[in-house]
Amino acid sequence: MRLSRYFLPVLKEAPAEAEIVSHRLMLRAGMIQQLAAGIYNWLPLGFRVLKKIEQIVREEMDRAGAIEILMPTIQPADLWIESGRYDAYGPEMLRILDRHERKMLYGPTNEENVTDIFRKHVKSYRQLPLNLYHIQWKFRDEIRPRFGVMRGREFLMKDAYSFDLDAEGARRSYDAMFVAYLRAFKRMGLTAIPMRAESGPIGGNQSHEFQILAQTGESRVFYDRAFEEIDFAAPDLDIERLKSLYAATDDMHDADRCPVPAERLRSGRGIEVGHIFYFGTKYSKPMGATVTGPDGHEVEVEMGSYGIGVSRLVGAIIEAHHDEHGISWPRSVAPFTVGLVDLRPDDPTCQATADALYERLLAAGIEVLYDDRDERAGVKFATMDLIGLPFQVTVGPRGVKAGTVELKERRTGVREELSAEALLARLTG
Ligand code: P5A
Repeated sequence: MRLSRYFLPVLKEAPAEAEIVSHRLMLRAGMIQQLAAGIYNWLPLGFRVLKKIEQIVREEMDRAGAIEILMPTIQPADLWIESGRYDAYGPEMLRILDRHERKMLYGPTNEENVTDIFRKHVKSYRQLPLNLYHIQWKFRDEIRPRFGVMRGREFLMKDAYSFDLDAEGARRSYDAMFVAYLRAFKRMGLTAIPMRAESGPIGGNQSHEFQILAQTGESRVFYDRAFEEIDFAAPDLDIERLKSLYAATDDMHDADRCPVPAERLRSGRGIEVGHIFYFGTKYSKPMGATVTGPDGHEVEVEMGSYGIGVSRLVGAIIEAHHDEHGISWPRSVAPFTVGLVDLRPDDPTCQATADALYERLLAAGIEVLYDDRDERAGVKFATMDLIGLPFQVTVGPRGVKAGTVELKERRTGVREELSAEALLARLTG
């Protein structure tokens, strides 16, 4: 993408209302723009990151055996009256009347909706286990939307729903999601600690929140320092051990009853990027979601639901990956891999060299944002540092003579001069 033809409305100053660094940087880097309280436009750069995160989540869900569907944003109230949650959900639910005065709502979550799909099509235990997920916008009329996309009113969630014949099967489904979550977050450059949690309005008797540590986190968290030594990228994670290690959010933590000795207890602030629930027959019972079991009897299915805050993750990743100059994206979620800077677009050889390198990088399948604008070098470098692409490649008159370009790694700031061939080998290797 040529920056001269792109839409990247960067801001010099962060708007005063942005309280935390990720919100400030997302506004300054032209990733989002507020439309109403807690409701955002996703501009091109932000949208690319959102799609990258979505794709990692999708791949890990698919790998864990879940199947993607798409449920609508608008739901009929009837389903929620049936489950008993319509009144209980309270003012966070955006309630709508259609032209026939039928009660509708903008979905804050989809347990009822998916249970309705299930009960219409699944009749036998032989069709189990089943896990259906979608990645869809939600609306919750949060009393205090804040921190940009971290606590929005409209936000993108991945929500998966598992159906099993019995509690043992439901536990296996829960554990499969548990592992998929740790893998997905790790791929995004995050270490998320699973913590015992309250199940709140979703309900149920087992629940874990996945919290990443960040000073700007909304909740105070407590955890066994043993978590600091765990390799979440290991191929065989020991879930039983992870579940047995102590980690809890403020509302669950009781200093007097904490099983972890004081010298092993760590405390910090956390951002909740995922939340999983096992709630048994809470929805299948009132909504009549049953299957015929092996003995011919009708059984209410055991369910769980599993959420990831896809749009919140954009902010959470920035909280974990930035410095005083701007964002520093992990390669897996970066909007582009390389920022190519032509130092002298007014110099025909320089421009021809940069153009040719741009084409070569694209041909090699590398995502490049090419700053071909007629701007001062300082402005170009500051923009690149702000938007945080993992690699910056600079083409200048000196290098053109010597047959080299400069490669700077955004994260470390390390620079080196190398030939175009060596650069391509490095970026594709
Ligand atoms: C699980 C999937 C649920 O809704 N039902 C379907 C269950 N869980 S949850 O914890 O309420 O939400 C799941 C994740 O969504 C993100 N999230 C938000 N992100 C941005 N703004 C919000 N207002 C918001 N509310 C929830 C969180 O990451 C949460 O873990």
